[in-house]
Amino acid sequence: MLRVDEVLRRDGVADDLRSVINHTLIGCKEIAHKLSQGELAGILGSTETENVQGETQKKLDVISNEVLKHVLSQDPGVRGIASEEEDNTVAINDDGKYLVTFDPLDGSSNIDVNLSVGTIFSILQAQQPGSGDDMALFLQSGRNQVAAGYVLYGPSAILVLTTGKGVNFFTLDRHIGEFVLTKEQVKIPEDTKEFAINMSNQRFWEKPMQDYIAHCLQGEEGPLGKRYNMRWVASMVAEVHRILVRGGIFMYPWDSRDPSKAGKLRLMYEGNPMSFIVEQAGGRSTTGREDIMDIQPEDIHQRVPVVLGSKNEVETVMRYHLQG
Ligand code: P6P
Repeated sequence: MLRVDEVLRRDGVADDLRSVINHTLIGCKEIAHKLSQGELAGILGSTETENVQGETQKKLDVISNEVLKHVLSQDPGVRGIASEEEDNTVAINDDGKYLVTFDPLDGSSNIDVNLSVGTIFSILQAQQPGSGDDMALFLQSGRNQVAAGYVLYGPSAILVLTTGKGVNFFTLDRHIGEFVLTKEQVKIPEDTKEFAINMSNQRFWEKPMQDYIAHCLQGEEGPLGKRYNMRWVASMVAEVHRILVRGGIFMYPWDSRDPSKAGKLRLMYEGNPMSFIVEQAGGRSTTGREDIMDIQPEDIHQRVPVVLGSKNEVETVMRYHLQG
């Protein structure tokens, strides 16, 4: 079984980028271990603090963020980092080439009920000199990503990784402490009968989204002509992984609960990395109107509506939005 670094070398990934990926994965392995301890480690539950998003931080949100900051600060190739749990970007090494954005523990509301959570990361190259605490360095479209991945902490810990040459799955072999290759060149089925959305927000969606979901629920007799199934894990990493394995469509659209927000999910460390992975696997990832990776970011924590997954189903949803 090939280890992840052997696959990266085989695929011609530059030494300094391999180093950043390997450092990131050292952090993810430590997070996987802490999660596996559950109550035994006394680190479940919430802190008394909120992050810049206004969300109460779980203890493991803070711990995971510190773990990743620490391991990435050991790599001279890292210029700076941006995290869901950090108000501002953090300078690491002014001579570094790479910028790393991450959601250290996505889906953390699932931790206390022992459901799947994940780490999402995206790697960009700094395009000009400057310190990593200058947010402007990071404000590049998703098309500039040189690598993206996630680790899903489920019954097994699975790394899904792309460096622009397709998508590979790796499973953590805890006996040797390495992610080993378990599936190569993963492709998302172009069609699906399975949608994922938080239905409790239905009354807050725009009409095109309400119309699409209503037609899904009409099954074979409706205009979409097929019987759909529904899933909602409340953990984007788990939803995306299911879609990579068997197809599907995941949606977190804009809703009117807080009209000032473009959506719930964040562009730089959720939307863009997941879009890179999904497109590299033959899927599509849009706002419902435009490809997410075409967006020019204006803030490191900006939010984005997300409609991603099986290419033909995503394009059906786009048609609903383009027709208005
Ligand atoms: P809701 C987790 O908090 C997250 O950011 C995504 O991982 C997940 O898809 C979504 O929010 C769940 O949101 O509104 O269902 O709790």
